[in-house]
Amino acid sequence: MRKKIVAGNWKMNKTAAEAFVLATEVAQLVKSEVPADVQVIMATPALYLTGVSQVIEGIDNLAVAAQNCHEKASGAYTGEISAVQLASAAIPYVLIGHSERREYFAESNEQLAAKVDAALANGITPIFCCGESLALREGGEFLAYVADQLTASLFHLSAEEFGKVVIAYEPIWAIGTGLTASAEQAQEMHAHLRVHIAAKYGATVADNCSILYGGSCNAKNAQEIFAGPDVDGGLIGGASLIAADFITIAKSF
Ligand code: 3PY
Repeated sequence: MRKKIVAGNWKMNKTAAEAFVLATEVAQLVKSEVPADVQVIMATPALYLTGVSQVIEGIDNLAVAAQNCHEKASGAYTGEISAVQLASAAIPYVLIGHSERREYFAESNEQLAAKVDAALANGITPIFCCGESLALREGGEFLAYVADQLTASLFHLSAEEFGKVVIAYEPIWAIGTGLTASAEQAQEMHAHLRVHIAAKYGATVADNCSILYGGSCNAKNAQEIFAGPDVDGGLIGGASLIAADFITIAKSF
């Protein structure tokens, strides 16, 4: 059985004091309201990872994620944080390849493959983000394009390594726009990716892979989107900044 996961991507939001309040509220609500079989994750700004880890300590189904890592272990890369460093601070998850990183920081498929390798080599679960632009969707080539993103950055992994990766499908046209893929559009892509994974790694690996939907997923639409048989949860943007909304989403299976 694959894991149900709801991960909040805080992006570059919240002051230190606000982060503490949000993490505390989420921790309380996860403890009292979220079923134990739903893994909840908060991808906080790097600055808050260790502080938030302390706030949520002891809650089995709540964890933190970094929003990025560098592919090299150490060195003269001012401003960067390596997977080695994240692991040394016991950070269990890392987002890799969010479309904002691909677009604003020019992260290529090859670089993302190296980041995935670095995360796995340090025992960190990569949440690998993929998704198409509006132009690609309208051009009709979106299914192949997103499958190719997986091929390019993940398909060098062994089946055992791939089995540790979580996928997050986030259509770029639905990020921060208020537009959401319909439940049918999300399911169509997730099913396509699962078939693509099965063709490379076999049905068992594909069946066990959690594929999350992201892109303006919120407390109102999560239940309908998560009902898709190949949708295993969500990567949540703005709605993860409000504890009550985030928890409503985590209870939407
Ligand atoms: C969004 O929903 O806006 C996201 O980018 C989540 O990562």
